[in-house]
Amino acid sequence: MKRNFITRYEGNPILTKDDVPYPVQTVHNAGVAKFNDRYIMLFRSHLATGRSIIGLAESEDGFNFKVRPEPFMVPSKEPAFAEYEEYGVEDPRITPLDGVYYITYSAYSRHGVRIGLARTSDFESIERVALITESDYRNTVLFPEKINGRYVRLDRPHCEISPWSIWISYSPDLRHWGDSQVVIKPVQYHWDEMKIGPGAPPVRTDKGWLNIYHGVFKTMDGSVYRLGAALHKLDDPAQVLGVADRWILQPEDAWEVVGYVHNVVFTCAAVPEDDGTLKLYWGGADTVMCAGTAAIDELAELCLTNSRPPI
Ligand code: BMA
Repeated sequence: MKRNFITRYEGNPILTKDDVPYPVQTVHNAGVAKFNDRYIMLFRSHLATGRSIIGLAESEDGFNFKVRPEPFMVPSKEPAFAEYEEYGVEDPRITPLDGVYYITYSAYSRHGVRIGLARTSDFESIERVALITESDYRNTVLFPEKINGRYVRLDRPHCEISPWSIWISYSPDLRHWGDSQVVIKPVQYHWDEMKIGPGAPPVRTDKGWLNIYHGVFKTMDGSVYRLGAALHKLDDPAQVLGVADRWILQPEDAWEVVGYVHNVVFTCAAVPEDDGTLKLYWGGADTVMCAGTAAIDELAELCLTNSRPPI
């Protein structure tokens, strides 16, 4: 079997704190989308306080990014959101949907972590829509189209009883969510045994929705974050057609192995191209941004032919 499904960009890391014109400690876990034939990256940065904000970078080719002089998202001052974003905004995912760009992000506060939904149509201004989970949720990704008349998301609630798993929920209006069910669980004594969570917003392929997620394995020297792939049925994404048994990316480059948090590759973005390839973006060691490419077909095929049970 092929060893590498992701080809790392030779110019990695593609963005570091040295590229940011305001003081930050890190550049990581970015959402990326195509906008007017350009690529927009919304990246997370730790401030010196340890709290996070979100900056914006733009690119012609998806690899060489230039950062705007001001951050794009900082904790909101609007009363409905301020209390829940006091400790920062993290890990944005961008989903083009209904002609606008939706951003799901982690909102941190003394009440825990929950998911905020914001939207923009021009990447100049941003409007908060709603906080769409209660506390103890992270890693929420929206499907880029309605399915059977409803909005659909994958997310990862915390759980003390069972290993943290990937769930699906549905909404008529993007605010009210329900009909939740678990769709993928970690496998014991496997690369993702400790916890899993959605990574990039799902990508439509001929064979199903491609879900690139992260899986965590605990070692004597901390946790290793790797990326895996799963395929969900197009017209019923609660049905998982296959989960690749092996990981598709693990920390190997120096800036993925060593950094603010060692041994982490963590994705919030996969951008499909017209030629059947995918640009994948990931944070390296919670410190820098990296990119790579993959053949969408090969990843979908891997989920179907080298699979393990989802639950
Ligand atoms: C997760 C989140 C991510 C982070 C990862 C590795 O729990 O906090 O934002 O990239 O841990 O530290």
